[in-house]
Amino acid sequence: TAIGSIVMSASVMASSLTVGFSQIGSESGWRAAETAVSKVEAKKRGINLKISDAQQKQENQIKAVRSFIAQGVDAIFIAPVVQTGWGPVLEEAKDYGIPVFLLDRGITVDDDSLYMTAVTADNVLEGKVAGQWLIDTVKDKPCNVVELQGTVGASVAIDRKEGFGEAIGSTDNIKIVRTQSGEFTRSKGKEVMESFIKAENGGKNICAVFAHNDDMAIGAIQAIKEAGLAPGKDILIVSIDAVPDIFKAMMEGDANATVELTPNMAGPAFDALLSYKDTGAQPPKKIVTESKLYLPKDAPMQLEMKKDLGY
Ligand code: GYE
Repeated sequence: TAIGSIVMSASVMASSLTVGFSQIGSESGWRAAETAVSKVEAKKRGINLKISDAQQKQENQIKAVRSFIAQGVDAIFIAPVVQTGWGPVLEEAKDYGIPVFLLDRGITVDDDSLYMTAVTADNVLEGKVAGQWLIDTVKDKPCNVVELQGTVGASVAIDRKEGFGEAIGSTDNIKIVRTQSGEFTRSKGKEVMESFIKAENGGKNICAVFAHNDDMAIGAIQAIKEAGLAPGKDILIVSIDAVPDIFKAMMEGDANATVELTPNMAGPAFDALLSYKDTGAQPPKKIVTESKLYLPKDAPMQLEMKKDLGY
């Protein structure tokens, strides 16, 4: 029938789309989940997804984008490791008429027609939610915070720092006494936490850790234990991502709060791409995912849910 053939041709169209995804690397559990979920979401929609791992280097991402352009892909997804330096390569994609979608991190460019949409959480809000949790928890007790920042120059690190700073800036009992990048990894998070502990009277001057992601928090938890203190009690732990391992740490009493970030950034981007290809509809410039606070009481249920989702 006519309807049958229209439906057919639409699905053939969808299944013939190829998307090149320049992924940052595998620095964290969240990143691994995002890669896995992207594959599942592509498959659901019959999209051929080519993923290139940049191993944390922008130059590798730029090379990947150029290679995707040369292959003539239908769209390019980029999780941009840092926020600056994207103008020239995005101009190239634009010249070839290939739409670019940003996943999970933002960029700063003069001309925002260089990308179609950015699917990200509101990372300033996430920092604020983490900060507000700390304010509500310590009330008016003095609290020295050490901060483990994400990758230097990454939009998410800049935004989470800003949001947290804004929240605690409204108090005069909570202050950041040390801050340094732990590069979003467990091992670097641990190493930096060890140096913070040394510098702050064996950790006794530290009231709380704010880590820009769960993996660095888990590294910090190990460092605190090795220093003979109790994470989650002597030193409070608040972080961002809501990956399974932080819920496991909560169930051990080692972590106190996390702000969830969905690893499904690709799904909404695929949908925006498909409707753009279908009808020419321009998606909104920003597609913002939810940010929710989770506490130890939520951990068992969250662990079950993540298992069901396959990460
Ligand atoms: O929070 C962190 C990761 O860009 C949102 O990058 C992402 C962040 C995520 O490595 O774990």
